[in-house]
Amino acid sequence: MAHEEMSLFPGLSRRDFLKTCGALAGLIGLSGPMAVPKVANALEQLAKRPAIVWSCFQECLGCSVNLLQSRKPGPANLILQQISLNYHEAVMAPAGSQAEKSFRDTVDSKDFYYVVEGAVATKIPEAITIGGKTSMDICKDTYQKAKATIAIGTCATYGGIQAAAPNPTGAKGVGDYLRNEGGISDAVVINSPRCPGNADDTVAILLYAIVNKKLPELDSVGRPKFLFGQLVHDNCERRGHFDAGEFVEVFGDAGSDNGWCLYKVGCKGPIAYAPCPKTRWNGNNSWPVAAGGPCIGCSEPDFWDKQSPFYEKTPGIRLPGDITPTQIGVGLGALTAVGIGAHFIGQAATGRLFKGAPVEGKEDEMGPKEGGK
Ligand code: FSX
Ligand code: SF4
Ligand code: F3S
Repeated sequence: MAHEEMSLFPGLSRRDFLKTCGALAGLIGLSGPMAVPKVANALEQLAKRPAIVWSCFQECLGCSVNLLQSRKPGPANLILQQISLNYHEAVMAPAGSQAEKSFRDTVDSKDFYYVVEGAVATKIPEAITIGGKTSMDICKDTYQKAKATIAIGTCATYGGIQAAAPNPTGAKGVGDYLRNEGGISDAVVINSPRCPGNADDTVAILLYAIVNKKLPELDSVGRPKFLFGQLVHDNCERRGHFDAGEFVEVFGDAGSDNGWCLYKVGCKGPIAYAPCPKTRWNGNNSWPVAAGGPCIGCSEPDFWDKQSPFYEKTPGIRLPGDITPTQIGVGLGALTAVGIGAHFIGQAATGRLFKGAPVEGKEDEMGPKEGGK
């Protein structure tokens, strides 16, 4: 069995296979001596490659491009060996009726995962029509037959840029559409936002389900907690500069050259929950802040309306230097001075320590609840 399943990674020695498993374990948050054997066992015991049906609705195709740039385990292995991408409107060999047949056969088997990229068009349904069916009909029918549905990218999760006011097509995220217009009030969709969606996240979610034989726990807006449980700010490599009060004041100044914190030129890292500093982009090469641009909070619902103007300071964030003398004894200044953990400081910076209102409460206001079951 083990030899047979090694064909999941053709050309890999046992040593390289285990190394790949180590990287995959890190991706899903497993650590310790049993992490690698656990991933290796799960992959070796796969009876067959998980089948994927991938829909493309209102989007820019960036999520698919990111899939093709995936480095863990690599696009060719990912698409051809590790998963069976039975239907993808942009990346598949068959076309026309053959593609339709592949779609129908897989959906009818009810043995597949459904990945959606792009928003559902609810006000002008014909804005997205594939094979004579609207995105609403395709989404609802396919969701009902899938083992699990993953919305990848901020378009599929929360509507994306095309949902910006006045949202002429009625663009909606998959979960929002299914629970409201779709009439499936308890629909559960795993949201994997960011604009574009990150292929490592999608691989991680699928792998999590395969290894743990259950779906990941979700936060109040449907994101897996194991991936989206921390603020960008908590893991940012410029965090020391934030804590030291060293800020870029305008793009191109000396602070920019020194790699200082981008908060004053609009960085939304203190309010955005995403793993960007850790999983990064394009083969783990970079991410917005490392490239010198502020985070615009693209992992958050309605970021296009609620977090613009993007290059202005986010209101309500307390800086170390802003603390008044009476707050120092209990607040951020004192905590920073004794070097308390980054997450706790993150809470202080976002106002949660001071206002007693968790950021999750803000998320509740932002959009519909996900993960209702
Ligand atoms: Fe949306 Fe994907 Fe933004 Fe694009 O395709 S999440 S527009 S960068 O990448 O759907
Ligand atoms: Fe990094 Fe932005 Fe936080 Fe500054 S504000 S530490 S640049 S995430
Ligand atoms: Fe988006 Fe901010 Fe990450 S802009 S990609 S959530 S760093």
